[in-house]
Amino acid sequence: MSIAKRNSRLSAIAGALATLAAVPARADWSLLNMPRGVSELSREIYDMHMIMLWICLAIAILTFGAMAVAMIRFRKSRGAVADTRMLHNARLEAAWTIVPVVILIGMAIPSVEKLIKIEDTTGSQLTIKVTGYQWQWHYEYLDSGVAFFSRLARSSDRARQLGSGIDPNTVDNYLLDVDHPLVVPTGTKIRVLLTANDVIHAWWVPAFGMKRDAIPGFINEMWIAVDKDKPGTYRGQCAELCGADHGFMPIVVIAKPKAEFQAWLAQQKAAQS
Ligand SMILES: [Cu+2]
Repeated sequence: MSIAKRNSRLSAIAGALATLAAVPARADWSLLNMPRGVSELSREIYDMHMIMLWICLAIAILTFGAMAVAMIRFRKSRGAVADTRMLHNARLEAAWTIVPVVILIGMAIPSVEKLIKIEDTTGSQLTIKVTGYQWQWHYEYLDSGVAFFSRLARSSDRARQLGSGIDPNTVDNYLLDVDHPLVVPTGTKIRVLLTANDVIHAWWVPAFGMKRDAIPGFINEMWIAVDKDKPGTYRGQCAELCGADHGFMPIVVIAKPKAEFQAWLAQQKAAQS
């Protein structure tokens, strides 16, 4: 390689690195990862994900690093010749079989524990049935009989129409608001039953660390429990392509302290009867 060519290549690499180094100043890196969430389960899932990520990263650095060293140090242009004397090494082969098996078992045990916990709806204090429709959600509080539909907020719906003349930037929480949000109590284990009335949908609220398919003819189950000290508004989306308006059936959950929730529920019950 000529010196000029090498220099231009080096400056290209330096340029690329400088660009990469400049990125953190503008990018919101938290968006690259899953959120830590507002429930014990969501944090456990997050921590699990981070541990797995670091284990995979360490393995990748070790294996790709060894490969890179082998390729660079023992390259043909340096006069390397393949060593054909050592074709077998029982100890080495046993080691690279046993070590990955041990690592995989070590990773499997905590993940199975989490999976079992995710499925365990025992001890729930409230049951909400969620039904997916094209293109809205239906919520039913099975213990009290309160039920309602939840669809895209009218302000967003008007703005999204072709030629509406409404600038979406002027609509608050454009495509993220609904007319009737789901209301849940904090500090309560809530069993969520999911089904659908037409096609497959999926109910997903990232802050709860939970997403599950809503399938016609099936009842799926999951549970959520928002931290006692984390009342607030949490948003989600339908996460299963369900037709033309799949992108227009958001989820809004308002978590209220228990007493406030009970008052809200009683009010809904009175209004519906
Ligand atoms: Cu859907």
